[in-house]
Amino acid sequence: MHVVNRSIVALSMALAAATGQAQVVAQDLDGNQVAEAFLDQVNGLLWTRPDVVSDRNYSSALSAVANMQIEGLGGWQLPTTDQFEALYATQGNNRGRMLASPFPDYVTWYWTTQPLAGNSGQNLAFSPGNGATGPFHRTTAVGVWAVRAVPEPASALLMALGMAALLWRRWGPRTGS
Ligand SMILES: [Ca+2]
Repeated sequence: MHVVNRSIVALSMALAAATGQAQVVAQDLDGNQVAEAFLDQVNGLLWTRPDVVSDRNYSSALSAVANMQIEGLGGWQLPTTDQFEALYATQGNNRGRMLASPFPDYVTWYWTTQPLAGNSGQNLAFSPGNGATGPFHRTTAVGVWAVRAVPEPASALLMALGMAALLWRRWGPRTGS
């Protein structure tokens, strides 16, 4: 069942890329009519909705995310600062405020896995409202937004599609001459 669902991720990535649709696409992979995963097609990352669990301290956020099943998938993690910045770039912004759609609206700060340099008691959080990062004590309750790589079978299928396109360009019928 999951194999089929993961193929849907790859196909929707390919279709959306081909048709020039939005770069982040809501995904309903388990067929319950609710799209709870969001595919960043530019960076090949699958995101949950913002505030996927309530605000919590860092260690509690880590374990909550690690134990989640969203759209039939595990393997969720707190994002790195790079992953948040990549999403911010994909989404675009309005006067610094990251566009929310197709995500539900977000709040202020979200945990990243990046420790504050020289201070093991604090981690950086990301603010989609202005693209900034700032340190928070790990004991503070901060927003939780999770990410994971696109499932492997989808990546394999995408690579296959890419190879097919390459071969078609090289060996397929030519126009002109
Ligand atoms: Ca669903």
